Amino acid sequence: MATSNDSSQLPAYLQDENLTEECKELIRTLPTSNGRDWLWTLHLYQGFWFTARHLNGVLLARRHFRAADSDILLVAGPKTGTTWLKAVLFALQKRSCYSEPDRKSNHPLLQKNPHELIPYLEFTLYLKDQDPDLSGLTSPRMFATHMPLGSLPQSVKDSECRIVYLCRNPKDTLVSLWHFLNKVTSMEMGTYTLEEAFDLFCRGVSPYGPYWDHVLGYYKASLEMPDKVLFLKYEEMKERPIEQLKILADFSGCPFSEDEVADGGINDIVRLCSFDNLSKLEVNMTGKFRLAETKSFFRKGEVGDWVNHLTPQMIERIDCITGEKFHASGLKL
Ligand code: PAP
Repeated sequence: MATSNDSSQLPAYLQDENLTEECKELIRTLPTSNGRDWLWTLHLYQGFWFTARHLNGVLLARRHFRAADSDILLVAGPKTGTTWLKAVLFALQKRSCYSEPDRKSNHPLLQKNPHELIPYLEFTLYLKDQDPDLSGLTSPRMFATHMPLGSLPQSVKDSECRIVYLCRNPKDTLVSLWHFLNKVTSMEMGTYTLEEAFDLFCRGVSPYGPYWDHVLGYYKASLEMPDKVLFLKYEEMKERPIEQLKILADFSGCPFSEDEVADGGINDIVRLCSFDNLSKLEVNMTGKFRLAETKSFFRKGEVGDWVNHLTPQMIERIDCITGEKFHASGLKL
């Protein structure tokens, strides 16, 4: 990684006053990645790599978040389409409020970035706070997380809370992650070459990685508990959005009526949440969400952009890992 400033400092977690003592103590016991991979040092916790701040949020959420039976939790690895899924789920759940022509122009998705409408547990709500105010959330409450299955708060597992998992082809996920982190970090930390990012990703050292293990955990859970975990693919959402939205609506307890189908209600939601529509809205072109400019959550939104970035050798290596990791499960991405 090419850095623009010297990194000979104390470990970041020791400088970060926002981390709890529990998190600092835990990190001291964990394997740590070399240098500042992916900008931040990563720590291996229960088989997955986390930044210190994200781990702090995960620990707080695990300790304090109480899932309700009616909650819906969106889960996805970084850069696999969470922003899109948040928009879609929000639009599905709230559609009765905004179906009348005079209300359509007031739709929250036209005024707010999807990340503001469905909060992340560990980045937003429990990043530093043990007791975030959840009183403004109406039922069903909707939350998002990048946490691997094994890290989820126990109450998510014990309750009837439903989980919607979105995955994406590993090559597109890696390319998206590389672009995103370079955008977020280039000013202060320098940039990563694709080769560096690729090698880390393939070795499983990426935020919330190994990516393949993240996907497999939820895939298996969706087979074992189909009423609890819905497993969606980015590529299928792109290819057959209406079918996938119906599946999501059924699973999340708000199925489409025959009238809605006939009136084109599903098409309206597909259009509203499309990349073309969301990426051109003023609210998604300006401002920031956490460290990132809001517009950086909307890059290309395409399937197969990896062909423009990866060499034949890279493709062979990553396809081989995907084949080996997914072979026994039969999962194809
Ligand atoms: P996050 O993990 O930081 O929340 P996330 O939303 O999961 O990011 O992923 C961003 C990817 O979803 C981007 O992919 P790309 O880099 O390959 O372009 C982004 O463009 C894509 N994306 C965002 N909104 C949509 C949408 N409405 N439809 C399809 N893809 C989208």
